[in-house]
Amino acid sequence: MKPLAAAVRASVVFVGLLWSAPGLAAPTALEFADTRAGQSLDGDWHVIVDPYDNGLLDYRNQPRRNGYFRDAPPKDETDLVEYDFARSPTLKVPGDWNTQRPELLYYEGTVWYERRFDAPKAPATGRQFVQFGAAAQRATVWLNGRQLGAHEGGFTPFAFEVTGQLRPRGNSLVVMVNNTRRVNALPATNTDWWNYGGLTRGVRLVETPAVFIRNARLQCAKGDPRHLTAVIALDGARAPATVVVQIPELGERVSFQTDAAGHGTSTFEAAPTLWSPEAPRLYEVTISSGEDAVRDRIGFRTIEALGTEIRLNGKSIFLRGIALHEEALGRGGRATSRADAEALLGLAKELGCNFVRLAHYPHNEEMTRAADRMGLLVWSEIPVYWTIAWTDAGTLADARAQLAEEIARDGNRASVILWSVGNETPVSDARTRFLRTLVADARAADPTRLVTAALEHHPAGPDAERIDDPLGAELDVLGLNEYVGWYDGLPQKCDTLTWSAAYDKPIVVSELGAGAKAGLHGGALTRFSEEYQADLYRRQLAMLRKVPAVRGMSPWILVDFRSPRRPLPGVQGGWNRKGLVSNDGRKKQAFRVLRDAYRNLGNPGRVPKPSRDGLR
Ligand code: GCB
Repeated sequence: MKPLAAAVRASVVFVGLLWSAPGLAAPTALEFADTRAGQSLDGDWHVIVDPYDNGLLDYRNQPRRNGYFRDAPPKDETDLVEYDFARSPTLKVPGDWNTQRPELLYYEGTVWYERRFDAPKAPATGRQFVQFGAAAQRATVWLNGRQLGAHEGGFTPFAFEVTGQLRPRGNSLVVMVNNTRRVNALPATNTDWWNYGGLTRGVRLVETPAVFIRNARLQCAKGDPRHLTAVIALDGARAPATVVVQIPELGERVSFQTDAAGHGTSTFEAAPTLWSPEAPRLYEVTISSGEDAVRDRIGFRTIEALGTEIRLNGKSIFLRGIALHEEALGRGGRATSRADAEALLGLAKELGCNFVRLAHYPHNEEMTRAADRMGLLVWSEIPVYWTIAWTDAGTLADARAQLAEEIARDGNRASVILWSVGNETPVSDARTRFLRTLVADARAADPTRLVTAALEHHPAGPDAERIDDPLGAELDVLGLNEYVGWYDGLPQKCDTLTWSAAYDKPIVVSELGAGAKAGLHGGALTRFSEEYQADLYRRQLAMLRKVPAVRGMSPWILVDFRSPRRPLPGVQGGWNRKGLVSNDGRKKQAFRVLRDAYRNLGNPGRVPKPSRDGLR
């Protein structure tokens, strides 16, 4: 299979000279990169901050022959070289640049990253790749002065093949990373989060055999917990090959043939203990073919939408959720490690959640892996946010590629149940066409999960709101962002408002909330006080209990997060304060309101009741 991501990537027209690279291979992505032989290239990288793209362009704005990507000392006195990575400062990889150096907090532009490494000889028939966990927002990569290719989109993995191009000693890997906001990028110019730039996730040199397992998906067949389906794609195959899937704890050993292009599918009987938030059982799985073998820890479960119900393993559930950004608790900046993920998701568990919305872009893989282990269902999304260039073919290709890369990466995560294709996108024909394409892609790439989007709502009379977005017809689950009581009236408005939907489908309230500064106290109508936020949560819970189709919620948001849209001095100071927890870890009153409601859940199919003593 030519993975969808690569196929779509090949058609992405990167805007502007910097990213156009005729004749270069489209980036690809490898699953299982972390478990393969190779070496980590994480650590200190030399950097040059280059707001004018001087390392690439000369004074006529033409590409320089002699740019920073050459990473070579002057040949002789006639060769003027005005940079030197070896004497330049360093930044840690993985990590955003904004929170590593105060002068880069607001920086938007190019930073050149450089790292030297030795490459022990790979087996004669083997192949080698450089894999990036993510580069925010776009990257062009050179190895030993030769351009490997470029990648657009700041949150998904990509790789370039470097077989035959490595030297035993002193390889130079140079990456031009750029986070300039653009109208036709995803996200576009206007968001409500920090524009973190850099090599925000790990980098790895990966070795594979000549024919290797590029994708291997193993999960319950749709709605059928007694059968598992394995979908395999080999890379480099020229003839049918045998694939063996083993799950030792289940005594399973299944073998089947791929076609000549390396594609193979097999459905077989199995009786796994099903994964659930209460018992997040994971199995060791080994998949091998020829010289290649990969390992994963996989949970098995089914997920379906039936009428207005969401059914996990055949049983109706209520998603007790919370939304979060990928920002490290306490430290700020991008969350990068397993410990960062466990700290954030640990708070969600403490809140009584069985569900998290990972907003507004694919979070790093530690998050979904931690969710698998900790028993949290996941809503995963791509940064199709607010208003983007709906009619731009390059933007659509970029969105399709980011979605495909996200699905390829997390296809084996039992925790992930929902792919979301957009957030609060104002209705128009062009927008609905764009999103329909993404819905169709998500279904084709992964028929086993549910597809959603965070929709807006519209007035339907006095005291009545309705979900009637035409995109709703295409979705399995209607996400609903509503800010009744914050942007939309005062909290009392919840007491009388009624809701309806044009579709007989489950509703997940993907956002609701109010700003509150931890430690700021006042009356229930004092904006930004903890009391206002807590009162709003109580009234929202009471309102949503009256809407039978509401089958889940992920209020906005677990932790305060950095946002340049939030300048209010003394209260926001560059932070969105809708967190239930402050960025330095203090729990606000509303945390307890929601926790008590989630813990007191009587009927698992309904919105929980706000408890009277939620202020404890
Ligand atoms: C929204 C957005 C979210 C914002 C939030 C807010 O509707 O989806 O990204 O941060 O509102 O706080 O206004």
